[in-house]
Amino acid sequence: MGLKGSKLPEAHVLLLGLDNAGKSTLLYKLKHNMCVTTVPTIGFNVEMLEARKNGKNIYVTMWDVGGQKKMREHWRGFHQDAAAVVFVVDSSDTGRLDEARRELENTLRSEHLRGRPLIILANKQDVNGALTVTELKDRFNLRRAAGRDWFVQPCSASTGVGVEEAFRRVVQMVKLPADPATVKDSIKDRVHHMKASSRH
Ligand code: G3D
Ligand code: MG
Repeated sequence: MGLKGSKLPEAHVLLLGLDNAGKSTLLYKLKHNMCVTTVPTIGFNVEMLEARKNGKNIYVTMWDVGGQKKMREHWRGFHQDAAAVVFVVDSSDTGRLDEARRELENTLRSEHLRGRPLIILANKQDVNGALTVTELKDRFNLRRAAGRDWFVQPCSASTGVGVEEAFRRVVQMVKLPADPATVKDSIKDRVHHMKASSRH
């Protein structure tokens, strides 16, 4: 079940990437373009977006639990339910590219994420000298993403260029649970749970 008792299928999407990559800006942009529901920020950002997939309405919940150390213990749970991974890269920060690549490799090693589609956002394309998609693919050596669908989308979270395309790509690539009831926690339950445990 989704918010307000809705029974639309929900796809949980993990929004990952180094700090300063542009995750929050991206969520903010998506929210103002097409969000239906906002859950107040409680140590992390989450947005629930409505979309159409295979002729049906679905909810895509984008989770940005980022650098919140307190939340790390919850990552396993997040991984289990994730329908896709969106990894945001600051394409203009070539000095941290290796760090971003290592972070991505670590994430993809999670057995819970096996086979989950990966969308890499080559963000900050508006900055002069930002790496192109081709350059980023070379630097990231994406053969390691083998065993899953993956795609690299150029965008600028600040100007909004490429952001809707990125979201459409996510919707296209997410794998919905065969039975929506198999998604254990609705967004509401999950938020309550995290809210409770972040008080400890
Ligand atoms: P994070 O949530 O991944 O940590 P943020 O990253 O969304 O907080 O963004 C970090 C900084 O990068 C912010 O700058 C933000 O405005 C900027 N940024 C995000 N996306 C883009 C983009 O596409 N282009 C440019 N030029 N900047 C971007 P500040 O200065 O506010 O810290
Ligand atoms: Mg942030």
